Amino acid sequence: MASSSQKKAKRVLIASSHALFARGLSSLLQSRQQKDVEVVGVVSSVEQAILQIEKLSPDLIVVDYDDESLNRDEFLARFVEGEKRLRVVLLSLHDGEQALVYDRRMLAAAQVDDWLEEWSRSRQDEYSMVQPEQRISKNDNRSDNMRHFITAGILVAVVTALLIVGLGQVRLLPVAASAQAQPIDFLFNLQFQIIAFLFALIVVSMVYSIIVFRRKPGDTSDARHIEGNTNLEVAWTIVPLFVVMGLAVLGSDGLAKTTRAEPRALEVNVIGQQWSWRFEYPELGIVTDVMRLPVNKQALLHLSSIDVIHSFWVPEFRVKQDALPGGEEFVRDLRVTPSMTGNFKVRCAELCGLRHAYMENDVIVMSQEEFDAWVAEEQGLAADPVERGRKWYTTYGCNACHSLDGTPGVGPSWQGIYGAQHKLADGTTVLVDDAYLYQSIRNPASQIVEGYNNLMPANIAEKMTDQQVDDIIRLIESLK
Ligand SMILES: [Cu+2]
Repeated sequence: MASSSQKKAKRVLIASSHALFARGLSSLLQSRQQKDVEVVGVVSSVEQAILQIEKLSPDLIVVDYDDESLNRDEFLARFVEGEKRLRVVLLSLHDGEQALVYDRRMLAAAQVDDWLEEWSRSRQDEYSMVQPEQRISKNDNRSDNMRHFITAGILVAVVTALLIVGLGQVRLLPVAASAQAQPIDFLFNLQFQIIAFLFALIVVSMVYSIIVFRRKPGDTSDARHIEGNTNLEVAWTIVPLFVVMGLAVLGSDGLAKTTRAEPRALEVNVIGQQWSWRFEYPELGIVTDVMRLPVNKQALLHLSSIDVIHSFWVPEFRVKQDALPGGEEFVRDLRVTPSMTGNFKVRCAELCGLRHAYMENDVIVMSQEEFDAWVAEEQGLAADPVERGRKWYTTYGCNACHSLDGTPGVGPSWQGIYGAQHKLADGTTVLVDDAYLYQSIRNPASQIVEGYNNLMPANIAEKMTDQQVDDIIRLIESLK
Protein backbone atom coordinates (compact mmCIF):
# COMPACT_ATOMS: atom_id res chain seq x y z
CA MET A 1 0.00 0.00 0.00
CA ALA A 2 2.55 2.60 1.12
CA SER A 3 5.40 0.65 -0.46
CA SER A 4 5.24 2.30 -3.89
CA SER A 5 5.53 5.80 -2.45
CA GLN A 6 8.34 4.63 -0.19
CA LYS A 7 10.34 3.43 -3.16
CA LYS A 8 9.78 6.56 -5.14
CA ALA A 9 11.06 9.00 -2.54
CA LYS A 10 14.49 8.26 -1.16
CA ARG A 11 14.13 7.98 2.57
CA VAL A 12 17.20 9.41 4.21
CA LEU A 13 18.13 8.93 7.83
CA ILE A 14 20.69 11.41 9.12
CA ALA A 15 23.15 10.37 11.81
CA SER A 16 24.65 13.34 13.59
CA SER A 17 24.57 14.89 17.02
CA HIS A 18 24.94 18.32 15.47
CA ALA A 19 21.65 19.97 14.61
CA LEU A 20 23.44 22.13 12.03
CA PHE A 21 24.52 19.11 10.00
CA ALA A 22 20.96 17.88 9.56
CA ARG A 23 19.79 21.37 8.67
CA GLY A 24 22.68 21.92 6.25
CA LEU A 25 22.12 18.65 4.45
CA SER A 26 18.37 19.21 4.23
CA SER A 27 18.84 22.63 2.70
CA LEU A 28 21.50 21.27 0.33
CA LEU A 29 19.08 18.62 -0.90
CA GLN A 30 16.31 21.18 -1.21
CA SER A 31 18.47 23.63 -3.12
CA ARG A 32 19.33 20.77 -5.46
CA GLN A 33 15.58 20.33 -5.92
CA GLN A 34 15.82 16.78 -4.80
CA LYS A 35 12.08 16.55 -4.39
CA ASP A 36 12.18 12.80 -4.24
CA VAL A 37 14.46 12.79 -1.23
CA GLU A 38 12.78 12.80 2.11
CA VAL A 39 14.63 13.16 5.41
CA VAL A 40 12.78 10.74 7.64
CA GLY A 41 14.68 11.26 10.85
CA VAL A 42 17.80 12.23 12.73
CA VAL A 43 19.70 9.94 15.11
CA SER A 44 22.83 10.58 17.17
CA SER A 45 24.16 7.04 17.74
CA VAL A 46 24.22 3.54 16.31
CA GLU A 47 21.89 2.37 19.06
CA GLN A 48 19.30 4.97 18.18
CA ALA A 49 19.64 4.06 14.52
CA ILE A 50 18.99 0.38 15.30
CA LEU A 51 15.91 1.33 17.26
CA GLN A 52 14.55 3.62 14.52
CA ILE A 53 15.44 1.51 11.52
CA GLU A 54 12.31 -0.68 11.50
CA LYS A 55 9.98 2.23 12.05
CA LEU A 56 11.54 4.62 9.50
CA SER A 57 12.76 2.04 6.95
CA PRO A 58 15.32 4.39 5.37
CA ASP A 59 16.97 3.67 2.03
CA LEU A 60 20.09 5.57 2.94
CA ILE A 61 21.85 6.59 6.10
CA VAL A 62 24.00 9.73 5.84
CA VAL A 63 26.58 9.74 8.63
CA ASP A 64 28.21 12.99 9.74
CA TYR A 65 31.87 12.30 9.07
CA ASP A 66 33.03 15.10 11.33
CA ASP A 67 30.96 14.05 14.35
CA GLU A 68 33.57 12.66 16.75
CA SER A 69 30.94 11.17 19.05
CA LEU A 70 29.68 8.79 16.35
CA ASN A 71 31.37 5.47 15.71
CA ARG A 72 31.57 5.48 11.93
CA ASP A 73 33.03 2.02 11.63
CA GLU A 74 30.17 0.59 13.58
CA PHE A 75 27.66 2.18 11.22
CA LEU A 76 29.47 0.66 8.29
CA ALA A 77 29.82 -2.74 9.94
CA ARG A 78 26.23 -2.97 11.03
CA PHE A 79 24.43 -1.53 8.04
CA VAL A 80 26.68 -2.07 5.07
CA GLU A 81 28.22 -5.41 5.83
CA GLY A 82 25.46 -6.61 8.18
CA GLU A 83 22.34 -8.51 7.11
CA LYS A 84 20.43 -5.23 6.62
CA ARG A 85 22.48 -4.23 3.54
CA LEU A 86 21.63 -0.56 3.68
CA ARG A 87 23.46 2.22 1.89
CA VAL A 88 25.53 4.27 4.25
CA VAL A 89 27.27 7.44 3.19
CA LEU A 90 29.88 9.15 5.29
CA LEU A 91 29.52 12.77 4.41
CA SER A 92 31.59 15.73 5.48
CA LEU A 93 30.04 19.14 5.01
CA HIS A 94 33.10 20.84 6.38
CA ASP A 95 32.97 23.69 3.91
CA GLY A 96 30.39 24.79 1.40
CA GLU A 97 32.48 23.79 -1.61
CA GLN A 98 33.13 20.14 -1.15
CA ALA A 99 31.48 17.14 0.38
CA LEU A 100 33.69 14.21 1.26
CA VAL A 101 31.91 10.89 0.90
CA TYR A 102 32.67 7.59 2.48
CA ASP A 103 34.58 5.95 -0.33
CA ARG A 104 37.10 8.82 0.03
CA ARG A 105 36.26 10.36 -3.32
CA MET A 106 36.22 14.11 -3.27
CA LEU A 107 32.96 15.35 -4.67
CA ALA A 108 32.04 18.90 -5.42
CA ALA A 109 28.93 19.85 -3.48
CA ALA A 110 27.15 20.03 -6.80
CA GLN A 111 27.90 16.38 -7.41
CA VAL A 112 26.13 15.10 -4.35
CA ASP A 113 22.82 15.27 -6.12
CA ASP A 114 24.26 13.60 -9.23
CA TRP A 115 25.54 10.93 -7.00
CA LEU A 116 22.20 10.57 -5.24
CA GLU A 117 20.43 10.50 -8.56
CA GLU A 118 22.73 7.82 -9.84
CA TRP A 119 22.13 5.86 -6.73
CA SER A 120 18.36 6.18 -7.01
CA ARG A 121 18.46 5.18 -10.66
CA SER A 122 20.42 2.03 -9.99
CA ARG A 123 17.95 1.26 -7.25
CA GLN A 124 15.05 1.78 -9.62
CA ASP A 125 16.65 -0.60 -12.07
CA GLU A 126 16.98 -3.14 -9.30
CA TYR A 127 13.28 -2.84 -8.62
CA SER A 128 12.45 -2.54 -12.32
CA MET A 129 10.84 0.73 -11.57
CA VAL A 130 9.98 2.80 -14.58
CA GLN A 131 9.88 6.53 -14.13
CA PRO A 132 8.82 7.87 -17.48
CA GLU A 133 9.48 11.55 -16.63
CA GLN A 134 13.10 10.84 -15.93
CA ARG A 135 13.71 8.85 -19.12
CA ILE A 136 12.16 11.57 -21.21
CA SER A 137 14.26 14.29 -19.58
CA LYS A 138 17.40 12.34 -20.35
CA ASN A 139 16.45 12.03 -24.01
CA ASP A 140 15.65 15.72 -23.97
CA ASN A 141 19.15 16.46 -22.73
CA ARG A 142 20.69 14.43 -25.48
CA SER A 143 18.69 16.08 -28.25
CA ASP A 144 19.35 19.47 -26.62
CA ASN A 145 23.09 18.80 -26.79
CA MET A 146 22.82 17.80 -30.44
CA ARG A 147 20.83 20.94 -31.21
CA HIS A 148 23.47 23.17 -29.57
CA PHE A 149 26.21 21.28 -31.35
CA ILE A 150 24.61 21.68 -34.78
CA THR A 151 23.74 25.35 -34.21
CA ALA A 152 27.25 26.21 -33.05
CA GLY A 153 28.72 24.17 -35.94
CA ILE A 154 26.69 26.12 -38.50
CA LEU A 155 27.73 29.42 -36.86
CA VAL A 156 31.40 28.37 -36.99
CA ALA A 157 31.06 27.56 -40.70
CA VAL A 158 29.30 30.86 -41.41
CA VAL A 159 31.85 32.98 -39.48
CA THR A 160 34.74 31.12 -41.15
CA ALA A 161 33.26 31.77 -44.59
CA LEU A 162 32.61 35.45 -43.77
CA LEU A 163 36.19 35.90 -42.54
CA ILE A 164 37.70 34.26 -45.60
CA VAL A 165 35.48 36.13 -48.07
CA GLY A 166 35.54 39.43 -46.14
CA LEU A 167 39.26 39.59 -45.46
CA GLY A 168 39.84 38.29 -49.00
CA GLN A 169 38.61 41.72 -50.13
CA VAL A 170 41.46 43.38 -48.22
CA ARG A 171 44.64 43.36 -50.30
CA LEU A 172 47.00 41.90 -47.72
CA LEU A 173 49.70 41.18 -50.29
CA PRO A 174 50.73 43.18 -53.36
CA VAL A 175 50.38 41.66 -56.81
CA ALA A 176 52.34 38.42 -57.26
CA ALA A 177 54.96 39.07 -59.93
CA SER A 178 57.24 36.04 -59.81
CA ALA A 179 57.04 32.28 -60.28
CA GLN A 180 58.31 31.91 -56.71
CA ALA A 181 55.26 33.82 -55.44
CA GLN A 182 52.84 31.03 -56.38
CA PRO A 183 53.78 28.39 -53.76
CA ILE A 184 54.30 31.12 -51.15
CA ASP A 185 50.87 32.65 -51.72
CA PHE A 186 49.29 29.21 -51.77
CA LEU A 187 50.67 28.44 -48.30
CA PHE A 188 49.86 31.92 -47.03
CA ASN A 189 46.23 31.62 -48.14
CA LEU A 190 45.90 28.08 -46.78
CA GLN A 191 47.19 29.10 -43.37
CA PHE A 192 45.00 32.17 -43.46
CA GLN A 193 41.96 29.92 -43.99
CA ILE A 194 42.99 27.57 -41.19
CA ILE A 195 43.47 30.52 -38.86
CA ALA A 196 40.07 31.92 -39.86
CA PHE A 197 38.48 28.58 -38.94
CA LEU A 198 40.30 28.38 -35.59
CA PHE A 199 39.32 31.96 -34.79
CA ALA A 200 35.68 31.18 -35.60
CA LEU A 201 35.80 27.95 -33.58
CA ILE A 202 37.06 29.69 -30.46
CA VAL A 203 35.09 32.92 -30.67
CA VAL A 204 31.78 31.30 -31.68
CA SER A 205 32.04 28.68 -28.89
CA MET A 206 32.81 31.41 -26.40
CA VAL A 207 30.08 33.85 -27.45
CA TYR A 208 27.53 31.05 -27.90
CA SER A 209 28.22 29.75 -24.38
CA ILE A 210 28.07 33.22 -22.87
CA ILE A 211 24.68 33.89 -24.45
CA VAL A 212 22.94 30.51 -24.48
CA PHE A 213 24.24 28.97 -21.27
CA ARG A 214 24.16 32.07 -19.12
CA ARG A 215 22.65 31.72 -15.65
CA LYS A 216 18.88 32.09 -15.72
CA PRO A 217 17.38 34.54 -13.21
CA GLY A 218 16.76 32.84 -9.84
CA ASP A 219 18.98 29.86 -10.60
CA THR A 220 21.43 29.47 -7.72
CA SER A 221 22.60 25.96 -8.50
CA ASP A 222 26.19 25.10 -9.36
CA ALA A 223 27.26 23.88 -12.76
CA ARG A 224 27.84 20.20 -13.42
CA HIS A 225 31.24 18.99 -12.37
CA ILE A 226 33.22 17.50 -15.27
CA GLU A 227 36.37 15.50 -14.63
CA GLY A 228 37.58 15.19 -18.21
CA ASN A 229 36.79 13.81 -21.64
CA THR A 230 39.25 11.30 -23.04
CA ASN A 231 37.80 11.29 -26.55
CA LEU A 232 38.00 15.05 -26.77
CA GLU A 233 41.56 15.12 -25.45
CA VAL A 234 42.71 12.45 -27.92
CA ALA A 235 40.99 14.34 -30.75
CA TRP A 236 42.55 17.71 -29.95
CA THR A 237 45.96 16.10 -29.80
CA ILE A 238 45.74 14.00 -32.96
CA VAL A 239 44.00 16.51 -35.24
CA PRO A 240 46.54 19.38 -34.76
CA LEU A 241 49.37 16.86 -35.08
CA PHE A 242 48.18 15.88 -38.55
CA VAL A 243 47.44 19.48 -39.52
CA VAL A 244 50.98 20.54 -38.55
CA MET A 245 52.55 17.54 -40.31
CA GLY A 246 50.50 18.35 -43.42
CA LEU A 247 51.71 21.96 -43.32
CA ALA A 248 55.30 20.76 -42.92
CA VAL A 249 54.99 18.64 -46.07
CA LEU A 250 53.41 21.53 -48.02
CA GLY A 251 56.05 23.92 -46.66
CA SER A 252 58.93 21.70 -47.79
CA ASP A 253 57.33 21.38 -51.19
CA GLY A 254 56.99 25.17 -51.41
CA LEU A 255 60.62 25.65 -50.38
CA ALA A 256 61.74 23.20 -53.08
CA LYS A 257 59.70 25.10 -55.68
CA THR A 258 61.00 28.55 -54.70
CA THR A 259 64.65 27.44 -54.80
CA ARG A 260 64.45 25.36 -57.98
CA ALA A 261 67.34 26.27 -60.26
CA GLU A 262 66.99 26.81 -63.98
CA PRO A 263 70.14 26.11 -65.99
CA ARG A 264 70.48 29.36 -67.95
CA ALA A 265 69.69 31.91 -65.28
CA LEU A 266 70.75 35.56 -65.68
CA GLU A 267 73.43 36.29 -63.08
CA VAL A 268 73.28 39.56 -61.20
CA ASN A 269 75.52 40.67 -58.35
CA VAL A 270 73.38 42.66 -55.96
CA ILE A 271 75.41 44.85 -53.63
CA GLY A 272 73.81 46.64 -50.70
CA GLN A 273 75.45 49.63 -49.08
CA GLN A 274 74.29 52.37 -46.78
CA TRP A 275 71.77 53.34 -48.29
CA SER A 276 71.43 52.22 -51.83
CA TRP A 277 71.64 49.17 -54.08
CA ARG A 278 74.02 48.46 -56.93
CA PHE A 279 73.50 45.82 -59.60
CA GLU A 280 76.34 44.27 -61.59
CA TYR A 281 75.74 42.06 -64.61
CA PRO A 282 79.11 40.25 -64.78
CA GLU A 283 78.29 38.46 -68.07
CA LEU A 284 77.22 41.74 -69.71
CA GLY A 285 79.76 44.12 -68.19
CA ILE A 286 77.05 46.45 -66.89
CA VAL A 287 76.88 48.23 -63.53
CA THR A 288 73.70 50.11 -62.67
CA ASP A 289 71.50 51.35 -59.85
CA VAL A 290 68.27 50.28 -61.55
CA MET A 291 67.72 46.56 -61.69
CA ARG A 292 66.41 45.47 -65.03
CA LEU A 293 65.25 41.89 -65.57
CA PRO A 294 63.73 40.13 -68.57
CA VAL A 295 60.31 38.60 -67.88
CA ASN A 296 59.89 34.82 -67.52
CA LYS A 297 63.62 34.23 -67.23
CA GLN A 298 65.14 33.15 -63.97
CA ALA A 299 67.59 35.61 -62.43
CA LEU A 300 70.24 34.26 -60.08
CA LEU A 301 71.06 37.03 -57.63
CA HIS A 302 74.34 36.93 -55.69
CA LEU A 303 73.70 39.11 -52.66
CA SER A 304 76.40 40.89 -50.69
CA SER A 305 76.98 44.08 -48.76
CA ILE A 306 79.94 46.38 -48.41
CA ASP A 307 79.11 47.62 -44.92
CA VAL A 308 76.34 46.30 -42.66
CA ILE A 309 73.67 43.65 -43.11
CA HIS A 310 70.97 44.60 -45.61
CA SER A 311 68.13 42.52 -46.95
CA PHE A 312 66.98 42.34 -50.56
CA TRP A 313 63.20 42.43 -50.75
CA VAL A 314 60.88 43.10 -53.65
CA PRO A 315 57.46 42.44 -52.07
CA GLU A 316 55.91 41.54 -55.45
CA PHE A 317 58.51 38.76 -55.86
CA ARG A 318 57.74 37.52 -52.29
CA VAL A 319 61.19 35.98 -51.77
CA LYS A 320 63.64 37.82 -49.53
CA GLN A 321 67.27 37.28 -48.59
CA ASP A 322 69.87 39.01 -46.45
CA ALA A 323 72.86 40.71 -48.07
CA LEU A 324 75.84 40.16 -45.78
CA PRO A 325 79.19 41.92 -45.56
CA GLY A 326 82.37 39.85 -45.25
CA GLY A 327 83.39 38.98 -48.77
CA GLU A 328 83.04 35.99 -51.09
CA GLU A 329 82.16 33.33 -48.55
CA PHE A 330 79.22 35.37 -47.26
CA VAL A 331 77.58 35.84 -50.64
CA ARG A 332 74.01 34.54 -50.57
CA ASP A 333 72.04 33.43 -53.62
CA LEU A 334 68.43 34.14 -54.41
CA ARG A 335 66.48 32.99 -57.45
CA VAL A 336 63.69 35.08 -58.93
CA THR A 337 61.71 34.38 -62.07
CA PRO A 338 59.69 37.54 -62.82
CA SER A 339 56.31 36.57 -64.23
CA MET A 340 54.99 39.98 -65.29
CA THR A 341 56.45 43.16 -66.73
CA GLY A 342 56.23 46.33 -64.68
CA ASN A 343 57.99 48.71 -62.33
CA PHE A 344 58.66 47.58 -58.78
CA LYS A 345 60.91 48.68 -55.97
CA VAL A 346 63.54 46.79 -54.05
CA ARG A 347 63.63 47.86 -50.45
CA CYS A 348 65.93 46.96 -47.62
CA ALA A 349 64.23 44.69 -45.07
CA GLU A 350 66.98 44.90 -42.47
CA LEU A 351 67.28 47.99 -40.27
CA CYS A 352 70.64 49.28 -41.48
CA GLY A 353 71.03 52.82 -40.21
CA LEU A 354 69.93 56.41 -40.65
CA ARG A 355 68.39 56.26 -44.13
CA HIS A 356 67.31 52.60 -44.08
CA ALA A 357 63.71 53.51 -44.88
CA TYR A 358 64.81 55.27 -48.08
CA MET A 359 67.01 52.44 -49.30
CA GLU A 360 64.86 51.86 -52.36
CA ASN A 361 65.91 51.29 -55.95
CA ASP A 362 63.83 50.70 -59.03
CA VAL A 363 63.32 47.21 -60.38
CA ILE A 364 62.05 47.10 -63.94
CA VAL A 365 60.82 43.86 -65.46
CA MET A 366 60.77 44.13 -69.23
CA SER A 367 60.32 41.94 -72.27
CA GLN A 368 63.41 40.11 -73.54
CA GLU A 369 63.59 42.46 -76.58
CA GLU A 370 63.50 45.58 -74.42
CA PHE A 371 66.11 44.07 -72.16
CA ASP A 372 68.40 43.29 -75.09
CA ALA A 373 67.99 46.85 -76.38
CA TRP A 374 68.89 48.25 -72.96
CA VAL A 375 71.98 46.03 -72.78
CA ALA A 376 73.15 47.25 -76.19
CA GLU A 377 72.62 50.89 -75.22
CA GLU A 378 74.34 50.42 -71.86
CA GLN A 379 77.38 48.79 -73.39
CA GLY A 380 78.13 51.85 -75.53
CA LEU A 381 79.10 54.32 -72.82
CA ALA A 382 78.67 58.09 -73.09
CA ALA A 383 81.68 60.02 -74.36
CA ASP A 384 81.20 62.96 -71.99
CA PRO A 385 83.02 62.36 -68.66
CA VAL A 386 80.46 64.51 -66.76
CA GLU A 387 77.66 62.37 -68.22
CA ARG A 388 79.54 59.23 -67.16
CA GLY A 389 80.15 60.76 -63.71
CA ARG A 390 76.42 61.37 -63.37
CA LYS A 391 75.88 57.68 -64.04
CA TRP A 392 78.48 56.54 -61.47
CA TYR A 393 76.94 59.00 -59.00
CA THR A 394 73.78 56.89 -58.90
CA THR A 395 75.36 53.55 -59.74
CA TYR A 396 77.65 53.62 -56.72
CA GLY A 397 74.99 55.14 -54.47
CA CYS A 398 76.74 58.51 -53.89
CA ASN A 399 73.27 60.04 -54.28
CA ALA A 400 72.12 58.44 -51.01
CA CYS A 401 74.15 61.04 -49.06
CA HIS A 402 75.37 63.81 -51.42
CA SER A 403 73.04 66.10 -53.32
CA LEU A 404 73.95 67.88 -56.57
CA ASP A 405 71.82 70.96 -55.89
CA GLY A 406 73.01 72.17 -52.48
CA THR A 407 70.38 70.29 -50.46
CA PRO A 408 72.05 69.29 -47.20
CA GLY A 409 72.34 65.51 -46.67
CA VAL A 410 74.22 62.99 -44.59
CA GLY A 411 77.33 64.14 -46.45
CA PRO A 412 78.18 67.56 -47.97
CA SER A 413 76.37 68.53 -51.14
CA TRP A 414 78.61 68.54 -54.25
CA GLN A 415 77.26 71.81 -55.55
CA GLY A 416 79.82 74.56 -55.65
CA ILE A 417 82.49 72.79 -53.62
CA TYR A 418 85.10 72.42 -56.38
CA GLY A 419 87.78 75.08 -55.95
CA ALA A 420 86.38 76.19 -52.54
CA GLN A 421 88.13 76.01 -49.17
CA HIS A 422 86.78 73.28 -46.86
CA LYS A 423 87.08 73.54 -43.11
CA LEU A 424 87.90 70.09 -41.74
CA ALA A 425 86.89 68.51 -38.43
CA ASP A 426 90.50 68.73 -37.21
CA GLY A 427 90.43 72.52 -37.62
CA THR A 428 92.60 72.72 -40.73
CA THR A 429 91.42 74.10 -44.05
CA VAL A 430 91.84 72.37 -47.38
CA LEU A 431 91.38 73.34 -51.02
CA VAL A 432 88.84 71.16 -52.80
CA ASP A 433 90.75 70.03 -55.87
CA ASP A 434 91.31 66.80 -57.82
CA ALA A 435 93.81 65.44 -55.28
CA TYR A 436 91.57 66.15 -52.29
CA LEU A 437 88.48 64.65 -54.00
CA TYR A 438 90.40 61.57 -55.12
CA GLN A 439 91.63 61.06 -51.57
CA SER A 440 88.12 61.57 -50.11
CA ILE A 441 86.61 58.98 -52.45
CA ARG A 442 89.33 56.38 -52.07
CA ASN A 443 89.85 56.92 -48.32
CA PRO A 444 86.77 58.68 -46.94
CA ALA A 445 87.84 58.74 -43.29
CA SER A 446 91.12 60.58 -43.93
CA GLN A 447 89.66 64.10 -44.09
CA ILE A 448 86.23 64.76 -42.57
CA VAL A 449 84.54 68.07 -43.32
CA GLU A 450 83.59 70.03 -40.20
CA GLY A 451 80.01 69.37 -39.09
CA TYR A 452 79.79 65.88 -40.64
CA ASN A 453 80.27 62.41 -39.23
CA ASN A 454 82.50 59.69 -40.55
CA LEU A 455 79.69 57.67 -42.14
CA MET A 456 80.93 56.98 -45.66
CA PRO A 457 81.76 53.30 -46.16
CA ALA A 458 85.58 52.98 -46.27
CA ASN A 459 85.47 50.49 -49.15
CA ILE A 460 82.80 52.29 -51.19
CA ALA A 461 85.17 52.89 -54.10
CA GLU A 462 86.77 49.46 -53.99
CA LYS A 463 85.04 48.44 -57.23
CA MET A 464 85.57 51.81 -58.96
CA THR A 465 88.25 52.21 -61.58
CA ASP A 466 90.44 55.33 -61.50
CA GLN A 467 88.64 56.39 -64.68
CA GLN A 468 85.29 56.20 -62.87
CA VAL A 469 86.63 58.18 -59.90
CA ASP A 470 87.92 60.80 -62.33
CA ASP A 471 84.52 60.91 -64.06
CA ILE A 472 82.93 61.69 -60.68
CA ILE A 473 85.47 64.45 -60.00
CA ARG A 474 84.69 65.97 -63.41
CA LEU A 475 80.98 65.91 -62.45
CA ILE A 476 81.75 67.74 -59.19
CA GLU A 477 83.86 70.25 -61.09
CA SER A 478 80.92 70.89 -63.43
CA LEU A 479 78.79 71.91 -60.45
CA LYS A 480 81.00 74.93 -59.53
CU1 LIG B 1 69.82 48.34 -45.73
